[in-house]
Amino acid sequence: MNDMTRFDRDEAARAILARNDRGGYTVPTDRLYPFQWNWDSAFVAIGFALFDADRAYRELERLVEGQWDDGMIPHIVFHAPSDTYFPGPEVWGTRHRIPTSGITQPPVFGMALRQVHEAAVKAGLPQAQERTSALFQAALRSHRWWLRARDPDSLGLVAILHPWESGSDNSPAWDVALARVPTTTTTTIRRKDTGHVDAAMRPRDEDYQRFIHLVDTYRDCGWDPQRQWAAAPFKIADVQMTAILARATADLMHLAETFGSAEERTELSDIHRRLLDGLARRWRPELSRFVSLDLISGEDVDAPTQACFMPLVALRLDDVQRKAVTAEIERWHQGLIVGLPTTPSFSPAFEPKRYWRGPVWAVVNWLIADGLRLNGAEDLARRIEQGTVGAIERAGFCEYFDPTTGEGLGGDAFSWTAAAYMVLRR
Ligand code: 2M8
Repeated sequence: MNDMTRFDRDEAARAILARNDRGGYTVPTDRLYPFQWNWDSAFVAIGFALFDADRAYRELERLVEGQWDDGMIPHIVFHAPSDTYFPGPEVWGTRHRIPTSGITQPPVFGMALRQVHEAAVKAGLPQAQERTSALFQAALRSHRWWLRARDPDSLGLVAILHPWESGSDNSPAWDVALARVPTTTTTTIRRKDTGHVDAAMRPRDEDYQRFIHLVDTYRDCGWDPQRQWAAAPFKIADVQMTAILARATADLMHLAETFGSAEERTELSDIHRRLLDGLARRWRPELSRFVSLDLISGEDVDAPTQACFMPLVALRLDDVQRKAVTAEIERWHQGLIVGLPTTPSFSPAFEPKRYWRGPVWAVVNWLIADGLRLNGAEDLARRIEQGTVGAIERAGFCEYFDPTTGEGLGGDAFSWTAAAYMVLRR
């Protein structure tokens, strides 16, 4: 894309969203991910909001078609069949009207809703108030689910019960906890991903055995949140998830000024306070980062990954923390062509091409830059954004990038990379 003009590249990004449209929702990329994914769609909606607020609403509305009666918004909605992905709906065995997976993903939804609403109002879109109001209620129900189902002990931190929920599937952050999960499965594993993408860039077979062991375990619990909580062999109070939920809650509080009742406004600010307090307790000054908590061993998750900086999207750091975090992020940048890696190159777990163990993801950089800016680190935020935009311009709209070479990896013509490009290059 190096020889394209800015206008051409913008057109190319829009063309990817059009190509991945399956009728009001966008697949992450053809074949490798042939369904609607939760946080992918939220990022894509923010991209659409830049030029088509109606389509941006549709993306969120179609995701909400998969929302469960208890409020959970699943990580995959299987609107139409496809045999190019494993595990499909028959493995999940959930009983929703439209087939869905049984786990969730980071709730970027609330963040997206605020941006879509603001874009729709600016564009004078008819029905904007009604559409936002309905989606606001869906988001509120999902936030209630998060607190009820995933923070039953009121730690102010929400837990993931499966690495797929984090969105950072094979992150080194899960290595210790995942090693305790058996590799036995009752489901036969028929991986499709390694038929689309080089196996060296994907999670290992052993990871998949453990991922599917967890699916088998929770399916045997009838997808009941309380039974799952009791049976879970993997349970991590995740600072990335909590930070995104806290930030999305702040965005809902903003929308609640127009769309919420007095009780809902109080409820949201209580949730917000609880999450901010929980996150603040996860700061480790000796590491210059935040750490997740393994709820089974009671130990800190001290592997360095991008998740350790995600609290910036929600928290206001004090001066000492801000200096420490920016210095640490600068250190992670050093010697790399594209920052911010999902695992720093000085970590023994660093693998520059293997999925969430090192590569750069445009949407991660988008969130981190946003958090840095909120915390007054404008210059570093800008550099991360420009580095990401530059990587996309050189390598294309790839799923992720090797931070040491800038090479584009994984699936191509990727929806959230196209959305990130449009948002970050402004
Ligand atoms: C990846 O995860 C899916 C499972 O959800 C997979 O590998 O099969 C992750 O990168 C996740 O964050 C992302 O939402 C999904 C679709 O892009 O792919």
